[in-house]
Amino acid sequence: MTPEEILKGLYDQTLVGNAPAVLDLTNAGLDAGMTPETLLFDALIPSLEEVGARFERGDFFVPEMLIAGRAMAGALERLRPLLAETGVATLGTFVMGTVKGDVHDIGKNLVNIMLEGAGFHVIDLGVQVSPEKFVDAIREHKPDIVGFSAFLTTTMPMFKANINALVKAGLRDQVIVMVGGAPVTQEYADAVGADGYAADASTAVKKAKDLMQ
Ligand code: B1M
Repeated sequence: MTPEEILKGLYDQTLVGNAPAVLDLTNAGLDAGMTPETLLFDALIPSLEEVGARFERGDFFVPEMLIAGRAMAGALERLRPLLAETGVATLGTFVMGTVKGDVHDIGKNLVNIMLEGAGFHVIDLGVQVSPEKFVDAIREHKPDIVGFSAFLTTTMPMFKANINALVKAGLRDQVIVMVGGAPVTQEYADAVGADGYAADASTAVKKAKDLMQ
């Protein structure tokens, strides 16, 4: 198979949620010398964007979104050790979670992988993380940065709720707050009083490094 055929296959098979084929094609791409970044940014992520577009148009429903997400997650696990390969010393500690009410985790996991690759020690609290759980984790791990991910317009307000909880716990001055997720914008991040925002995983790494200085 040519690289173009592998990318097209990955795109098409992610779209229909064929997890075994997606994993096979990911392996085929790596065997052919393609980089994990090429597989991610030229096939897997664009395919999930198309899934989202079809969902918005009413051509796809939640089950289709779910199986496409699972297929992508399988490939991401295969790529994780390759993306996270690093010789860099620990830059700092990053506590990360998807906010309460939100179960999306692929984007968060990708940011985590890239942060680990850049040398951050990442503590992932998972999905549906309540403000109390963020507060407890900050007390326990004393991270340099806490990251809130939200993927729904209905869960973005949890950023403010989380920040309010940090203020109430007397922790707001002790930790840098970063926010991100598909519907989030710089304006929204500024409005809720976050210290940083990034639109994608590689910008998130750059932003996190900048905020540490
Ligand atoms: Co959902 N979903 N979903 N979904 N889903 C979206 C997000 C949506 C945009 C689809 C659409 O309508 N086009 C839409 C949200 C609309 C909105 O509110 N604006 C939506 C909806 C509506 C829903 C449900 C409400 C559907 C329903 O039940 N009626 C429901 C909500 C469930 C809930 O959370 N309570 C739901 C459910 C699901 C599934 C469970 C089926 C599945 C999730 C699987 C999983 O994550 N384990 C799913 C999926 C797969 C999607 C889409 C198709 C793909 C998301 C994804 O993984 N993208 C998505 C459509 C889309 O995004 N175009 C959609 C790939 C990923 C690499 O990108 O997530 O943007 P992304 O992450 C990026 C950046 O956001 C950024 O970096 C990441 C990597 O580059 N980033 C950060 C993320 N976190 C960051 C943190 C940072 C910095 C950057 O600092 C802290």
